[in-house]
Amino acid sequence: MSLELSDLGWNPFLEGQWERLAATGLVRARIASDRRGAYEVWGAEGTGWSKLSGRLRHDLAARELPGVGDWVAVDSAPGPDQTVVMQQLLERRTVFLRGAAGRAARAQVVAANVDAVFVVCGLDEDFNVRRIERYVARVRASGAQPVVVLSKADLAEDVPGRIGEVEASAPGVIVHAISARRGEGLLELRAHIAPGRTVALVGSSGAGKSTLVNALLGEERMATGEVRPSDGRGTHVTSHRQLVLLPGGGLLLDTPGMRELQILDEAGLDVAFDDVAGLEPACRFSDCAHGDEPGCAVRGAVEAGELDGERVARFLKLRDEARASKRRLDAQLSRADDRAWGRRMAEAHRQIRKKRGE
Ligand SMILES: Nc1nc2c(ncn2[C@@H]2O[C@H](COP(=O)(O)OP(=O)(O)OP(=O)(O)O)[C@@H](O)[C@H]2O)c(=O)[nH]1
Ligand SMILES: [Mg+2]
Ligand SMILES: [Zn+2]
Repeated sequence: MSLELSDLGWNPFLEGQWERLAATGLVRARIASDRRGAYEVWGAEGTGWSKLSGRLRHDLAARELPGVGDWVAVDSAPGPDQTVVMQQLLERRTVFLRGAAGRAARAQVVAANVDAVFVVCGLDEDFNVRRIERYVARVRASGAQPVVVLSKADLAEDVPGRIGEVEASAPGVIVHAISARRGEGLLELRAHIAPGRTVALVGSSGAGKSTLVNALLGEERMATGEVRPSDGRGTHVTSHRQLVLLPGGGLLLDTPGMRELQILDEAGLDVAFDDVAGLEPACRFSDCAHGDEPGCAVRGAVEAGELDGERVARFLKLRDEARASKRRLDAQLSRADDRAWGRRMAEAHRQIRKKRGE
């Protein structure tokens, strides 16, 4: 395989970072899949396997590990005969993170350096507007463009009604209804894909992500699986994140289904971004927004070159999102309380009227 780096998504943002690395003799490559620490990497001259250098692992201790879509500098050109070693992780332009499963609070990279994310949701029992809304919020926070793809339109009764529901819950978002089975709506999706552009697919298991990748590829390369008829849930067929190159150019990133997208809560964010959050107590004002307040330790670290400004911005954006979603949840709970209270009052009045013999 011989490819232009631009076909793999290399862009001026990355070129800007490469200027200081070009003289090191390192080789540029993009992570195409991640299997528990063994990374498949694609370079201009070929593809092969790669692993993290001990030093890079150490340097990334407080951050997310590299993920699919990331650009890295490896010690020699990837090829079939050797495992190359990642020495540097290039800064990402966009990153879709997911709260790590279990208790470990390190966030996981679902997709790095993607231009758009297809939020795939089936028009069967899988359909859930609130879930789509959460995904869209997360994609927006990642810096990529969200595109809602309502799949299995062949199974739906009221497609325009469903599209309307999604548009109302996520104003301004692009929504497409498609049927991979009938080959309907694929052309509209192709408009979001172009040489050098990367589009990730996210959504719950069984939503039809891999089926859609195959339809756009024009061949059955990805494994797909049946859903349980009782509730439309998939059986977690796709097991790892995988980049694929489309014949006409453009890259798709297929991901395993996530039933519930764990929104990183504030505490989780503080751990995942402890290099930023750890500085906050040193700000002069306890409610410092790290804007133009005097005595801001976070901005100080950015100005001193110790902290990446983009990373700070991402942290603040995600924290706003976590706070907003907590406020929404609190409001929902208090409305539910109000309703319960209203029911109790109505019952009390009924009892009083009964006693009075009304
Ligand atoms: N009727 C209908 N079924 C579809 C369509 N697209 C996908 N399916 C079916 O949905 C099931 C699940 O599809 P997959 O592509 O494996 O779903 P996935 O999102 O990749 O699931 P995971 O890999 O588990 O995350 C399969 O049985 C597909 O045939 C469609 O357009 N119409
Ligand atoms: Mg799949
Ligand atoms: Zn501050």
